[in-house]
Amino acid sequence: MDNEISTQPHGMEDVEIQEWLESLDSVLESSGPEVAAEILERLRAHATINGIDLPFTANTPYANTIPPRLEPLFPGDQELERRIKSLIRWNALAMVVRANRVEHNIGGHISTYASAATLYEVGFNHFFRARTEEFEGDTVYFQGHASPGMYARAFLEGRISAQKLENFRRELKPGGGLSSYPHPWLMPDFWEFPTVSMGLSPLMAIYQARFNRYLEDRGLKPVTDAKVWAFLGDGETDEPESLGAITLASREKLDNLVFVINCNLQRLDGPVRGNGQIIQELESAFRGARWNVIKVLWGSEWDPIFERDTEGLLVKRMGELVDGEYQKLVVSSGAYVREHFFGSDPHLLKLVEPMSDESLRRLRLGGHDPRKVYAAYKAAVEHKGSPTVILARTIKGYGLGEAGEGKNVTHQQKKLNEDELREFRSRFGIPLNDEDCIEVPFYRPPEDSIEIQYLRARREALGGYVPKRSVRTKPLAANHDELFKEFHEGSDGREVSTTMAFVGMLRKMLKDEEIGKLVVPIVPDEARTFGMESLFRTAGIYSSVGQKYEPVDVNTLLYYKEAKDGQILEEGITEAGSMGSFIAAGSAYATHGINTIPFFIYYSMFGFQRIADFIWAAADMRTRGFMLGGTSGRTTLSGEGLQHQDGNSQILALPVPNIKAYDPAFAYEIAVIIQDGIRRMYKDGENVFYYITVMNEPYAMPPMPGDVKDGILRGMYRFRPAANGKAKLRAQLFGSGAILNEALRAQEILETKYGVAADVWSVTSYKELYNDGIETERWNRLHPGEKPRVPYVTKCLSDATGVLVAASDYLKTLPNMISKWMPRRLASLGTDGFGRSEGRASLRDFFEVDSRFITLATLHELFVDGKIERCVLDKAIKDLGINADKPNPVTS
Ligand SMILES: Cc1ncc(C[n+]2csc(CCOP(=O)(O)OP(=O)(O)O)c2C)c(N)n1
Ligand SMILES: [Mg+2]
Repeated sequence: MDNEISTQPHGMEDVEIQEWLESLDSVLESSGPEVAAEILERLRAHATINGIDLPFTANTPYANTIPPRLEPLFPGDQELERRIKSLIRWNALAMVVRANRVEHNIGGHISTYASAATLYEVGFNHFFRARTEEFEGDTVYFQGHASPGMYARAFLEGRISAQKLENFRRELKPGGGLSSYPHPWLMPDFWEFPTVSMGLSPLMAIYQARFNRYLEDRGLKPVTDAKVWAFLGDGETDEPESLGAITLASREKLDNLVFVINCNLQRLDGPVRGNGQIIQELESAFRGARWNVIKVLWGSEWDPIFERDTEGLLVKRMGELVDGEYQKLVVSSGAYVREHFFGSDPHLLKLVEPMSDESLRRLRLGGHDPRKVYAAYKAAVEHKGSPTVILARTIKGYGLGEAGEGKNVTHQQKKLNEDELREFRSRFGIPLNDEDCIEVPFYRPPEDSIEIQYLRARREALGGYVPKRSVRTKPLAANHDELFKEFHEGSDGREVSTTMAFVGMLRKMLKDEEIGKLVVPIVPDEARTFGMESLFRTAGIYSSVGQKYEPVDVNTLLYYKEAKDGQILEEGITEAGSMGSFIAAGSAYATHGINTIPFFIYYSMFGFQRIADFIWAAADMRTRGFMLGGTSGRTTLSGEGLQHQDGNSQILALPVPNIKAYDPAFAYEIAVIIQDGIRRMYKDGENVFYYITVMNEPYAMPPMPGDVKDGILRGMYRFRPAANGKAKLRAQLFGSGAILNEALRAQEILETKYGVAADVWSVTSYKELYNDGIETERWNRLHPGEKPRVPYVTKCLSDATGVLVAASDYLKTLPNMISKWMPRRLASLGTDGFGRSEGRASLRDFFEVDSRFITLATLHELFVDGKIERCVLDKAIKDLGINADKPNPVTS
């Protein structure tokens, strides 16, 4: 094992080792730890030079990082804090037990909070500062499964009623309830950060801490010592996102960030590392990433034993055990601990000889000892130059005794029998008699009790209550008609892509008096792909250290300019990290009272498909801003092939309730959507955010054809009516994104070659149309006595004649999902299937979405309606050069 203190080599005398240790002790005493460390460092270098191969280890021994002599005095009333904590433990347990008595299997967790109670209570009583008028406050990410503890505390604080506790996990009860986990969407005055999807909160917390620095460096908020605290489970660290961004935190020297990992050595099914040591594994990962690591393993009761152990045998023994063994010790008797832990060596046995079995059993772990936890937190907030992680050893289900303490089933434990309840009550001194206690009532001491008074006083001293979410921004004026007007006018025949058009808008927004400073462009190493490199120099790339080197391209106009007040967040190749920044920037209106407006532009295939769960969390969190899926469209992005060509994201945006998803074709459409989006989010305070796909196909941008703003925003409008609306053969063509141009070309072919007069519609958002349709249906169902409402799609098409054909660069299901509100049958073309490395024309042929296939689909619909002869169809297939036996893109 890494941390094992190596056994003595043969021939080495005990006395020799003793001499070395003693001389180090005397240096430590006379010259202090820095000199001692310097000597050890020199010794290590000396050994290496002399060919001694020292094994690499990023670990320290299995012992507390802070020795007792460096522990600060505990500033609180420890006994009173223990009583308060016990009350919280009881109410948290009661909440879950009661909920499950009322409704079997409603769920909830007892054992996570039971293990973490001390970690939280030391924070609440001494560290977590609330947001006030004068101070921005600390930011705390609570471990999702520990939520009963947070509710129970808020109950004691008088912030949550007993009725609400009673309705834990039953949010739909009259008067409301409490959501299972932290969900700002459901409890917008309480929770700030959704954390329950494991692995998201560590990454979000890192980018939050980094964004706080960004706001300071750009002068958007004052420099403060506010901290970001993130509480995680040890099992949670297996999620790749949990540790995936830890080097950013150290690179950026985020000493405003503290991770607290509750190392109860267990996850849901069993031990996190039964055959290893999760704490040592995490220590080496974080130390390797240059974090400040503080281990809080043993409680104060162990200190005298360590003191007696002059030979270091105890630490050595502790390093030998695997977590599976530790877990066993936790549930075992004192006699068992004596025999199996200390019994491995007669010297060790001697160390604990004076102690009774009962006191051996009661040896506490560090994470349950407020003094040790306080010392660690204090060291963490005072540490400079790097982020801190606290690895605190605890017992899962602490206090549950036979009901689950330390057992593999404890995560799921939701019910306690009468004996177990009485035992828990007695252990934590809850003033309930045997009879009352089995009813598991909530218990809150009177308002004037010393417990409540103490608790309130502590929170008052720290500025108020936590967690608490409040929106403190003033709405923007958002008068941007002038800013966006230019984009309504078209490109005068110049061929530009919608991405270029968007970048043009971004450039203008960056210069705007009101929002210029608030815009946060975020890009994961793809700025050149989107033609954004011109912004490097004008807006600058944010770097907390400025630019320490002369960029290689300094002599060019668009050199790579990094600056401390740079505005662009160039995140490198991490869509997850970029999303972390997007969330931090898009929720700053609540977290900081600052209306930052993030524009996150990325390769669209690597958005929803890759980081959908972060997007879901952003939605829960009421994040505002714009996500731009660049190089989108399965056939519009040529060459890149199967992994890159996105025909999915507009579909994947459907389930996120508050994201508005648009697939615009023209610059003016984007301008209308963004201008309205800024108004809705930052003036009217709507809790929506935007997904807009932009493409890299250049074409002339037309001017806006009249006042179609409403149609653009609602999802569709007639872009170009047929020249001859009275023609016998009529059709309605629906196009989106770059495929709208194919519909326009089909319109011409149909008119000139087949005498079909087609109107062309731009469908900017199938999602908007779908939502309108289902809402209208729902309203009609619920109000049968009233005049039925008509879906927007139906209204649009009320006087539209002829056959209906839709084409987009996404799956066919998009148009299909609104076809039921259309007056007639719809033929849908789309890009179901794997992409190909090919040029646009070939791709559109392959996926059957080009003007020829739109023409054919229209003629076919007319044929089915009996409006044209079969021979016209046969001839068209030939004339259009369509291979009827081509492979099916869906299956090939
Ligand atoms: C992404 C994700 N996967 C799975 C789960 C289900 N889950 C909830 S709690 C849990 C175990 C948690 O163990 P740990 O992180 O050690 O926390 P503890 O309760 O032990 O403090 C699991 C697997 C989840 N919430 N999120
Ligand atoms: Mg755990």
